[in-house]
Amino acid sequence: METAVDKKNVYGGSLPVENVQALASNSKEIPSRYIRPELDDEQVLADGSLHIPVIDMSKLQDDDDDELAEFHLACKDSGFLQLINHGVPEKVIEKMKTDIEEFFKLPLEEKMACAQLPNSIEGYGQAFVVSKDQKLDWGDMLFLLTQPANIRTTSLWPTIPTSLRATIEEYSLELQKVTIFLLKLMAKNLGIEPGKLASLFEDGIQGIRMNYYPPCAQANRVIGLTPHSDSVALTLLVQVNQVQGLQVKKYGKWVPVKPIPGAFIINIGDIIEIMSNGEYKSIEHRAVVNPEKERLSVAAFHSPNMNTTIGPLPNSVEDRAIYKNITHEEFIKLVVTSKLDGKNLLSHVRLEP
Ligand SMILES: O=C(O)CCC(=O)C(=O)O
Repeated sequence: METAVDKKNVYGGSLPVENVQALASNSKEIPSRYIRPELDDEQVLADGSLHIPVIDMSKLQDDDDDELAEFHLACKDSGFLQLINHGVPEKVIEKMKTDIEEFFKLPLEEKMACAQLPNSIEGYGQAFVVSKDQKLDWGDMLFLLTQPANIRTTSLWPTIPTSLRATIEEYSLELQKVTIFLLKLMAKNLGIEPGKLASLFEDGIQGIRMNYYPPCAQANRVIGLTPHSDSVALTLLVQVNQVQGLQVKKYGKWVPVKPIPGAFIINIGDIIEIMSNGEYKSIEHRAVVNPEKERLSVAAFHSPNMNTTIGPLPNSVEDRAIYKNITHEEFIKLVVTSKLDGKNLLSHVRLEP
């Protein structure tokens, strides 16, 4: 019988493109494929003007009803939140940050030991490049499938720094625990049987993307990561250094996110939007580039197990389903063969009104 392990490389991958870190350090001229004329027309709100809800996980653990209600509102109205007191040891997060900084500092030849393989989304490279004339992002990434352990491609896991493999393992397990805890509460808030939702994620898929955005002298003409909503269920993000760059779309304008030290930035992904039949919404976001400093972030993406049908869960549908059912496999194929394009992926699974 074919397993998820056999299949993961047949879903498709990204076309190989130049390494941006090397491009940024070698050339003065920015190739036209990176220039984004549309940026001239986009409005960015002043820093700090958006309130991203802050949720205290220790209160949720203490069954604080007010915090549970705040959590529901944050998922429903904002789609983004910052999670404090989450219980993941600071040293686990800090080690992840320092190890990944060290990895991206390695000479290109050494990083290329983890280079993406054809027809795969895993490894060091870029993702979502599906055509030769598509505009490109000003950033490189290392993407690894981390859970369940049997889907890992360990040959692509860096061996330098020597601690990075163990660091990723520990980080991955800690974040999976937080995710399952939050999903149980989401289910409660949505009136879905808590055990039902969490069980879909017990042996769920977790992928970790480590993003590196080199500085760019013409930072306002390029984009680090194209506007997109996350195609997964739930994302837990940390910014690695002090350089800000995450922006979320609110009322048609881009709003910079100022990370709270030690917090996770959490966002609802497309799968939760579908499973909650639109009650919780994935939010479009992007990463911009700094003119002088490099920026790094680590995003941990969580999806249900491969056997899960992606569709509105019973109890989430009050009047009628607005999303259709699709196998997880079909959904992943759709994701890896589509370019990032705001929330457009959802249009493929939305039912006609
Ligand atoms: O770099 C960031 O802050 C955002 C990263 C992100 O949105 C992603 O990896 O999907």
